[in-house]
Amino acid sequence: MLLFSSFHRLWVTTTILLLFIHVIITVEVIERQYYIAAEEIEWDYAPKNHDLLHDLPLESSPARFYTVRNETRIGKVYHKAMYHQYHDNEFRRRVARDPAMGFIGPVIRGEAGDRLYITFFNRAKRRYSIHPYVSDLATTSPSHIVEPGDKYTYIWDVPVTINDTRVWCYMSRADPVHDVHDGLLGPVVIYPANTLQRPTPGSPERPFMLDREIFTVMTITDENMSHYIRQSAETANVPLARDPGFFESNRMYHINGFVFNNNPSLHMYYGDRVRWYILSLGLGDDDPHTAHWHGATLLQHGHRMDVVDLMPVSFEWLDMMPDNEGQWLFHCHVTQHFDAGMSAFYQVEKLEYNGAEGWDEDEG
Ligand SMILES: *[C@@H]1O[C@H](CO)[C@@H](O)[C@H](O)[C@H]1NC(C)=O
Ligand SMILES: *[C@@H]1O[C@H](CO)[C@@H](O)[C@H](O)[C@H]1NC(C)=O
Ligand SMILES: *[C@@H]1O[C@H](CO)[C@@H](O)[C@H](O)[C@H]1NC(C)=O
Ligand SMILES: [Cu+2]
Repeated sequence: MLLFSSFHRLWVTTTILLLFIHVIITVEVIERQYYIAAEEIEWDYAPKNHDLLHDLPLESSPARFYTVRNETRIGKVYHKAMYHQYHDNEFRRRVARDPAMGFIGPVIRGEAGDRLYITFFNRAKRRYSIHPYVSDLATTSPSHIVEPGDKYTYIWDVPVTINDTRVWCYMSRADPVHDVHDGLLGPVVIYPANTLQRPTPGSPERPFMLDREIFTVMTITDENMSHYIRQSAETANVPLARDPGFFESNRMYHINGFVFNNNPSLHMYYGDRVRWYILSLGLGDDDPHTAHWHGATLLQHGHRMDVVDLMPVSFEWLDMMPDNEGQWLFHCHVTQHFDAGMSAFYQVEKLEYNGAEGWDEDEG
């Protein structure tokens, strides 16, 4: 009797222990931590000082209207705010960023089942926040607004059921619409579980099945709707005018913050597995865009395309395997937007191996 009872007790204890271990294993949540600050910047929409679409100086090209400063026009440099990523909670060491992303914030990546901690440090002089827009993420206090100089950690939970790639934008929503015109937006991408890897220890995480990811935001930023318009006008020594020409000259038809092909190279290699994320916010009524690639076709949900319609608030991705060497146009096909500078270059480089790389067996 005594024997049975102690055996029974052991059995119950073991079962409970096993159940407990099982629960720990199955509910284990992967945590990813991001440190992101909002900072005020001066942004130049045409840093190459040249209309590279028409190969003309800005002053004598159609870009003049949007990019050249004079007594009544602000030109191409505006005060803005943008998100910067840091290595840790001290917010001293910035994470290296791809210059081709322009003023678009860092890519926030996660996997199905993750818990993302987004520590936000508001270094700007206005109240701002970080909020994932139309997403499947469960967030705690999504509308929490951070005062200038304060920090706050948002928690975003990714559903375990996500089994494909999903992309959205995050943005500041302390003063929705205006905050985005200020420049506070960035992409968030969720992958199926076990997709992200570090190719070498300490390098940024990336999805194992891709060679390259390209992020482009195609949108109209109305600098007249930015909180910094007064400051931008003061710096340019231009009066805040009330005429339609002034308003239009402050509407920037850009891709990642660059107009008239002033973007740093969107670079890829021939035969790479490239995933291209195309995002559009479109906060105005003139904001449906048609993304169009020259020199390549892409696969979107199994369909081969070279044009994608982006209705306002569209977040899409396509897969591309570049098979045309050279420099190609990526632009909005809406004529008025293209004419206003919504155009960029991407480069496809072909690597030629000649045996001198030291990989051949006989070279030892
Ligand atoms: C400033 O530039 C605009 C647009 O290019 C032009 O219409 C306007 O006449 C210019 N103003 C002056 C004072 O040169
Ligand atoms: C992904 O999940 C959906 C429903 O949640 C399901 O219908 C689909 O078959 C799944 N796809 C894969 C590849 O597992
Ligand atoms: C531009 O901004 C000013 C000041 O914020 C506002 O009064 C005006 O209505 C805006 N104009 C347009 C066309 O948005
Ligand atoms: Cu467009």
